[in-house]
Amino acid sequence: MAGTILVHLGLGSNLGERRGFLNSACDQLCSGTLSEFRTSAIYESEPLLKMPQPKYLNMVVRGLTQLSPEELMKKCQQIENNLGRIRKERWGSRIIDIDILSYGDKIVNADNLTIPHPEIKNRGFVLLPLLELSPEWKDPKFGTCIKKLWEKWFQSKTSDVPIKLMKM
Ligand code: A4P
Ligand code: MG
Repeated sequence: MAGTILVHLGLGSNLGERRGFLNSACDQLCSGTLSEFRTSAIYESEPLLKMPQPKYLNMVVRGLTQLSPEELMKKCQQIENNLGRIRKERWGSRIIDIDILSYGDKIVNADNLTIPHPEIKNRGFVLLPLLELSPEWKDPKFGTCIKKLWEKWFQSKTSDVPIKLMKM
């Protein structure tokens, strides 16, 4: 039935008015793309692999969509472009990045789209807000629950635990 696919998106920003970019992305997502929209808190963390970049703000959002996975990705990229994202190198600094973390229980392995996002388990800045927002979430591919994934990351963590910032 239309409008009943629950999706989770990971948002990140490490340039400029980081909080403002996250808020604008949320505004655009909840006006037309996602219904029953909810967000985690915002977390701050070091760049992956300690790359020489500014710190990131990250959050996870959830909502129901009527779009297909491909349409949702296009919409996310459109929002990134609306906000003025310029793509330079992969993993480079960015004003906004929107990744599809999960799309219901669907598994997608296309050239330009992988769902669930393959890096969830390796990223504290995704795991922690996802655990906060949807503690019932399970990886649809391996069936592992988010609490287990977080505990596993925490035990062997390769970077500092993301810091939860106050909600605005
Ligand atoms: N793509 C494939 N699967 C997906 C998916 N599930 N969701 C493709 C979204 N996109 C997906 O993305 C590159 C291509 O990935 C897209 O064309 C799409 O077809 P991009 O946004 O253009 O480029 P990118 O963001 O540089 O690559 P990517 O792989 O999204 O980078 P990441 O994995 O997001 O890493 N450190 C901290 N602390 N916090 C961060 O948020 N982010 C990155 C970027 C590095 N370090 C970070 C953080
Ligand atoms: Mg991306």
